[in-house]
Amino acid sequence: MNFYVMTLFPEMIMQGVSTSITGRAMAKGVIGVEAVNIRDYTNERHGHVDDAPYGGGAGMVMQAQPIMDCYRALTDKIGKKPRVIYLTPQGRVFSQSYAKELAAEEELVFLCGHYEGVDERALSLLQTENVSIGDYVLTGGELPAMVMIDCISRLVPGVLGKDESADIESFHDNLLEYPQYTRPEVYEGLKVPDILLSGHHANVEKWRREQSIERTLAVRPDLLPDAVLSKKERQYLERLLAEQKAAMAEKENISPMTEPDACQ
Ligand code: 6GU
Repeated sequence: MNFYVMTLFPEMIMQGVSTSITGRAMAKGVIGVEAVNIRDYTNERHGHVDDAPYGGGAGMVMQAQPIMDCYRALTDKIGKKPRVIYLTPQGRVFSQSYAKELAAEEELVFLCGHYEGVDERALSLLQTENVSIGDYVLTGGELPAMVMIDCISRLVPGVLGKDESADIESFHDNLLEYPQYTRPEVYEGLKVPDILLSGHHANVEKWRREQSIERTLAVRPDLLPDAVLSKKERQYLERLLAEQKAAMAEKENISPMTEPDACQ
């Protein structure tokens, strides 16, 4: 699979993706990453790629011309017109299921914005898919493009090793992962849970599933409606929920009485 990144900071992209697993996949030729500098396509004498927004307001807007010429040079070279992802906090939020969909493509183009954004006409001509990686604001689209390339790459056959691929689903049964331990058995007085040393495979499995359920309830309860649970596991979750409810009710019963002014 080939990724093309249109950016003002191509070296940032190339340094980021050339490390670790994506770097290994590039060396093997399973994925290709090419960052192209939008600035190389400006018609402007001084090399400007941005200008003040029509209608006024703060900041600068990236102009359509260098972006369009950059894209056209790229599509002429590769002889294809791939989908264009524009990285912006105004986009649809990236997810594992979206990554799966994009991993089926042979080529993808990413457009990284900077400044206050990109002239809307470029986005419209390129029919971009606008994508955000979460509800916070970054200085540019380069890190989000790298996040997406990393996430999509590990779904491409041959990128992960055999052991790594066993774990390809990020959320097993829509639950968070259970806690992991490795040697030594005791570290700074903290012991590995006995059950993991017991050698009793079925009990270990049960404990791990329960840990996953507890963690998901504590940190990501929004995942639970779609969790895949056995009947016993569902009962375990019901029990946790009942305990949670009881603890809450207790707190509500006690606190008004302990407030000095509550009875006056
Ligand atoms: Cl895609 N771009 C920027 N600048 N900030 C973001 C983002 C993208 N996703 C989340 N925050």
